Amino acid sequence: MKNLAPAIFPPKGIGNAKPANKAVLDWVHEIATLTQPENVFWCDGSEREHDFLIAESLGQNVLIELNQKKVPHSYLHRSSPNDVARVEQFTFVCTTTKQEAGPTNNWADPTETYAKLRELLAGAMRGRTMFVIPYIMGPADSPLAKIGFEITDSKYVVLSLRIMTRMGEIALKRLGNDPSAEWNRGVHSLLDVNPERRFICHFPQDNTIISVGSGYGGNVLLSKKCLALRIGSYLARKQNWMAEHMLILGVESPEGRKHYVAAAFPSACGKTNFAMLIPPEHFKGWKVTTIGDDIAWMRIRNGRLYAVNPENGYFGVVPGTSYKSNPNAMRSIAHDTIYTNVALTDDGDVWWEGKDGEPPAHAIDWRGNDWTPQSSEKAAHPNSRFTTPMGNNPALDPDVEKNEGVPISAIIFGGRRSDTAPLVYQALDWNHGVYLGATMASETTAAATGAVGRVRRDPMAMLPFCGYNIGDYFQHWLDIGKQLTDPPLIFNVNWFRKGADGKFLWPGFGENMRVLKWIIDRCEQSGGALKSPIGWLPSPHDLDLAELDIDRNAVDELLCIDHEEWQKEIAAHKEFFDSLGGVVPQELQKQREQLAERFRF
Ligand code: OXD
Ligand code: MN
Repeated sequence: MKNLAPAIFPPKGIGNAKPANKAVLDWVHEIATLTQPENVFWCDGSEREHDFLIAESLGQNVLIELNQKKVPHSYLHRSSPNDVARVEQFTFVCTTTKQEAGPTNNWADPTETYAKLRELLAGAMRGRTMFVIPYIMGPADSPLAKIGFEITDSKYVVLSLRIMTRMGEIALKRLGNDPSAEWNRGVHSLLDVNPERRFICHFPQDNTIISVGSGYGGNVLLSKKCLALRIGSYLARKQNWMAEHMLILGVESPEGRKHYVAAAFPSACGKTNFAMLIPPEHFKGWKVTTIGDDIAWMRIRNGRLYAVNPENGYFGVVPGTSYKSNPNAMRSIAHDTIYTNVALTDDGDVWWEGKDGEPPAHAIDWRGNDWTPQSSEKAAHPNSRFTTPMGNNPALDPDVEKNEGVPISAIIFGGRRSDTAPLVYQALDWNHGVYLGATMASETTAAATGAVGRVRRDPMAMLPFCGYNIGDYFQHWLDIGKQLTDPPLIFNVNWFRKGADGKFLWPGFGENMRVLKWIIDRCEQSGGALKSPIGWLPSPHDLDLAELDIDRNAVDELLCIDHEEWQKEIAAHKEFFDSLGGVVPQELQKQREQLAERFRF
């Protein structure tokens, strides 16, 4: 399968949605002069354009058509085997000074980096079509919405961005003619998809992103991690709002009382599953609805935090997705979906490890090789993905397009921890909650290249996504808290605690509703809890565990605080803060001392 493909030549009326804004035209001219494409294709987001691009992508082997009866309007893309995940080691934040990027980012000098990238981009689009994609992040008329333009030489990017953002004419309209309007400049070129020439570079002070050498979504759909999180977080601090790696869901009781909750989990820890949760039978009448599955943009309104999902689609991890783990995701990806790096069955369907039913007797694996259940290789890459419009989600929240966003009652932090962290607990107040977020840790997954299963600190699940100094980011959280008269309550959850036998203690998936219910009870001041050294902890009877097949000992283990483990944990917090080289706000140092102190009595 090819990622690199020669130029395409649209018929009249397609590819000519040239904007009127002079600043955009000048920038596109500058990039075209540098990259020397065969032609420039101005995207408008129309059906006609989409149909043309799909046909060309099939013709050029950029996409494979799936069985249209089984998965209508859906296609398979295979990325280069050297290009299947985000590359944190080649991701740079090029602020003017190293200090601004802080201790958790790879920093590179902006002048030198621009020069290096210009060299790589010189003539890079020769013989190819350069696409110009206008898009909006957030509901079109929201005060939180931002405009971006992405230039790319990949049709896969154009088609994916059409799903992931509000793309085309709508963005041109919102931008208008003002040459001084704020918009993000994104340049992407596949170059020759060579890991040695793969750089994902952010220039926050110029609202600019340049990504070269990759075709993998997390590196090249510049709207997502690059704009909505890295550049977004930088802008958010300057403009007094928040850009967070959080899902947003709505929970409605049978009586019609509704709360919205935002949750930050590291990559591939089940955010999409949680955002689309279906309550178990016992919770008949309760409804969970999705605002977003990955990113929340939040601002202060009437003393509360209001959130929008800046995205328009889901870019989710496929393996493990099934009617058992996430029926709403399965229904969402049953049509109008682009799959990347899953297996292709002999009847033109898609397959992956963890899908319902028996594995196929034969398939073509994600690399394009024959595969059988006896093969030692996985059929789908562990980080294979679906790209699907949020409109496909049967549980989409009716207020997802609300310009002012939805009010957030609770913020949940969570990670993948085999030990130490109980199933759920509540922070004592906002600042303590910021401490919970700042010291979050999780076992690593396949969403980024590198070792899997190692515990790493991942503050607010933003370690790979905070576009400035993490110490200033912590301070920004503390500062936002001071402006909230009705702040969300903050919680920590861990669905992944294991027993002595190495097995998960908690069933997870839909049963997480039981934890969510306790969180909602706490928001409504009706849920019971005990004050523990780490925060408010439910006792087993505070959780609704009716009709759940779980051992009483397992519940005790899930809720226990092991003093020895926590001594190690507090030492690890100190080690982490120390490793940041003095940028951690005094308030968080104080929180750590108070935590240690609470264990002494
Ligand atoms: C993602 C990620 O793709 O966090 O959402 O890596
Ligand atoms: Mn994510």
